[in-house]
Amino acid sequence: GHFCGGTLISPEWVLTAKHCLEKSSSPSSYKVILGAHEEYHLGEGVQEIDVSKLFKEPSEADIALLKLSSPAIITDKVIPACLPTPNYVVADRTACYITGWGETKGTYGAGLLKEARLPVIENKVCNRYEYLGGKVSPNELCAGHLAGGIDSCQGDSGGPLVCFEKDKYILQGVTSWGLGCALPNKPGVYVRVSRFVTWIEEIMRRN
Ligand code: 4AZ
Repeated sequence: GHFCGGTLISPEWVLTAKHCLEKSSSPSSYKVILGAHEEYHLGEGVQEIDVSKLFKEPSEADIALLKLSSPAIITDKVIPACLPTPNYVVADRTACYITGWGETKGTYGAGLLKEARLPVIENKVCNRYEYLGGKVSPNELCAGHLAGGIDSCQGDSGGPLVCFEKDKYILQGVTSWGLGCALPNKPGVYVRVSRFVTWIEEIMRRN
């Protein structure tokens, strides 16, 4: 069954969270589902593809790459996301979007792919004592509503945080962790993809 999200970044590569790969170190334990909307009814145009290799980022970062055993077919429903410029810093209050089949805590839409719009909260603010109190590294970014109520949650991990810049959506975050879900003053934390673009491109080039 579904337990984490991921983002297609090229026909053969999916970016996800490293903590999503704790259950097994064997690629054959995992399968990637592309182009689905309903979690329990994979409709037309869905592609189910085996994983041939796992690549975990070698430092502390909660990010990993999956190499697919065969390339995804690019369609209107299965489209790779754009990577950011290396070390790009998303500005405070930029509107970004998360998606996933994660825990809904009794709100509408369990089993349907949900999307939420969240503002980025710059690290200096997010690390204030009353928010995440210094737990957020420069390799991460925060997004959320300080009032609470809208957030990623368990099962959304590994999935995308995309932000519109100029004329397209760019994958700026990988859903990683939080202190609970949707609590006031506890924004969600995302791996800052721009810090790992050189690692990502190097792995893809060499494999
Ligand atoms: C999780 O357990 C999880 N609100 C992911 C994201 C967040 C909390 C928990 C962020 O996978």
